[in-house]
Amino acid sequence: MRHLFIPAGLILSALCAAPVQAGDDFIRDGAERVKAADWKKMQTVTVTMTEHHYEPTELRLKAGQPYKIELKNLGDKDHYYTAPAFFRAVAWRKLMVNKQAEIKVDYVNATEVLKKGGQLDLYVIPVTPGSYEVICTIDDHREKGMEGKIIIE
Ligand SMILES: [Cu+2]
Repeated sequence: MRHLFIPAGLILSALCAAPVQAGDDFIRDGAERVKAADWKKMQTVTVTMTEHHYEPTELRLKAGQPYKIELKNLGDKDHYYTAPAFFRAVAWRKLMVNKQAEIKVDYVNATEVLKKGGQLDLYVIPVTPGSYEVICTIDDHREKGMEGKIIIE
């Protein structure tokens, strides 16, 4: 049987040429939304991560309301909070790492919070209403229960 050889560059260009699907895009006017928002009205929502669970499992957020979403890993293992569609449905102000560093971005794909007290704060304004999945992509954590839902209403 002849071996089928596909050059890596071809696969890469095929991926890059893939059409942008609804939901793949990010909030392009995020900076304007962040600037216009009243951050004194920011609400804080805390999600704790342990083996193998997010608490709460479901978040309900209001479109247009500024939030700080605190992700706290109180477990003995590292955990991901991976929600690429949700992360593209919000306007990003910043991410803050353990009150030691801030990162300004248009969007992210995944976040990992390190074990035994790691904390990552997401400063966002939900924009696109919908129901979004969040999972931990490490080993079998999802199968053991690390999945949840984020609803923007
Ligand atoms: Cu995990």
